[in-house]
Amino acid sequence: MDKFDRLSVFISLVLRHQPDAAGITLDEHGWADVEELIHGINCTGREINMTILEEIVRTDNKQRYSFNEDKRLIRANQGHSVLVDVELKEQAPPEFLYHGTADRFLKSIMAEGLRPMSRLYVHLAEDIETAVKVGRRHGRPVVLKVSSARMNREGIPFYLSENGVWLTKKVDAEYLEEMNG
Ligand code: HQG
Repeated sequence: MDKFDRLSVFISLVLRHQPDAAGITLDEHGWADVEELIHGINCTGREINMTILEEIVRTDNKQRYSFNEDKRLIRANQGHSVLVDVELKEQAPPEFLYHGTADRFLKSIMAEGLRPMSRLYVHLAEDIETAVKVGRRHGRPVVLKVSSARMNREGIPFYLSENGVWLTKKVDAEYLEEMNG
């Protein structure tokens, strides 16, 4: 990991899970004050300024962060564990979505469905390849195919984050199918 990657990991911790870590707070929509964030990060001994922050936001491989229009505020687009409302857009999902997980979680998932665990939502991907990558973060990857359109027809809302991640509160086991190979 280079210096920017390490900073990005820290920013995602602060903006999604632990604003305290930089001595800041988020508003109800998940926004942090950019000046406070920069100051807070510098106070932890890390070095950042507006130019570096803009570069991190611009080049982030998953486009995890957004500025507001005048760039005085910044927030993570999804992935939070702290209770914020990032004004997600409800949207009808494609026929199927995919969730990557590790094989050791399968038994529990097939018994009780997908739960958001420490986050606010279950995260789903539009393509299998992305799901495999997400699963690999936890161990030997397994991909679950989610009957998202059917869930939606049955009244369960789906949201699409600014950076293209599909979110829903939970997925009952009846909508899940383990993919082979
Ligand atoms: C599993 C990354 C047992 C679930 C990624 C997952 C994603 C269960 C783990 C985003 C379960 C939670 C989120 C149940 C769910 N029993 N295990 N009933 N229900 N699980 O990290 O989806 O790089 O909170 O399968 O790309 O892995 O951070 O969620 O394995 O988009 O931007 O519990 O994080 O994005 O793990 O990843 P996580 P996730 P970033």
